[in-house]
Amino acid sequence: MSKETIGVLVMSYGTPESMDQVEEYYTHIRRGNPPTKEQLDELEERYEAIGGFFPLRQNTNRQVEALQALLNEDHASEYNFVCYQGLKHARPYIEDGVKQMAADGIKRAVSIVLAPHYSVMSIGTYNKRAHETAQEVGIDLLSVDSYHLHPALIDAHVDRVNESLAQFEGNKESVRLIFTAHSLPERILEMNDPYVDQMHETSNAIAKRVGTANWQFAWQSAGQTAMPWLGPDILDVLEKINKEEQVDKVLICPIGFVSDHLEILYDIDIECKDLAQKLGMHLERTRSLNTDPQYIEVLTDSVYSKIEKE
Ligand code: FEC
Repeated sequence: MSKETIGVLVMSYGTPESMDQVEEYYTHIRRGNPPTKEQLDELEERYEAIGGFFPLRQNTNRQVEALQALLNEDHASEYNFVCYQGLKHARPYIEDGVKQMAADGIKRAVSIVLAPHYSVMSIGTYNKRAHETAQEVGIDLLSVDSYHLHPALIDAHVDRVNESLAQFEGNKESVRLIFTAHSLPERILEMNDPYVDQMHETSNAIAKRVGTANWQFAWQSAGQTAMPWLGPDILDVLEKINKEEQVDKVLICPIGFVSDHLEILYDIDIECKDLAQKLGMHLERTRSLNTDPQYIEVLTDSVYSKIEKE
């Protein structure tokens, strides 16, 4: 008997492929409102500062390839898995990925986002677009909502934290471990949204396994809009702990992200490190997950479990 083919819609934020696509990308993030010249220049300068390239594109490609390979290796006797990309703000858009599955004759699919924590404003919007299109084209779609406490995810971060702590002088308790994630507008707090709690749960699980009590959580990369965003912001935290607690050793573990991209390579590696240098702090950050086999195992297991539970 031939095996059933399951489509796997792997959704990620998306990034431009070249500098001349930055305006279209930024306009999409701003829900069709083009950025001002100043806003566009400022974003282009950030991409230039990380080397004038867009690492998220290649990292997403590699993660998706690795996921498809492991799904088929682990479950070869039951299913044939085919992965499709669906990006939030770049091509192929989420809708393109779902339509391509339908064009290829896929009837049953699972979606997963390359971000571990659920918010109605993050994963929720990915899922909404995927489900609306799946319904239009007649695909039976199940979605993984979050995997923020998957044991292999925690293992992968614990390994990275331990490896980075070894770069500091003194014992690990002397280093302030700061977990970070992308901020969101504060109004999610009125929506009973799990995002904040899930961030704290992941942080707590990692810190416990590392065996340190010297840790805290901070938000990063908040948008420059009139509405309030979740705080405290990492830059304010660095100033505060240096001034008020004389902290001079910091390790940032960006648990809200799974690969190298602008928010890691600029917001942490340039912005936070510049500030740390001014403050006389030794600041390191943990390596991104990228195609770490443990992270690919998290994705594989989360997708397969969804089918099994059906
Ligand atoms: O490397 C790259 O090219 C892309 C890096 C990138 C990632 C990313 C992840 C998240 N974002 C989330 C929420 C928001 C909200 C707004 C917003 C705006 C931007 C802008 C850029 C950008 N984001 Fe992003 N985000 C990345 C890049 N993000 C560039 C526009 C300029 C700026 O504000 O800096 C505000 C939108 C609005 O104006 O209404 C909200 C969340 C994540 C993590 C989860 C995920 O990956 O989906 C949440 C990577």
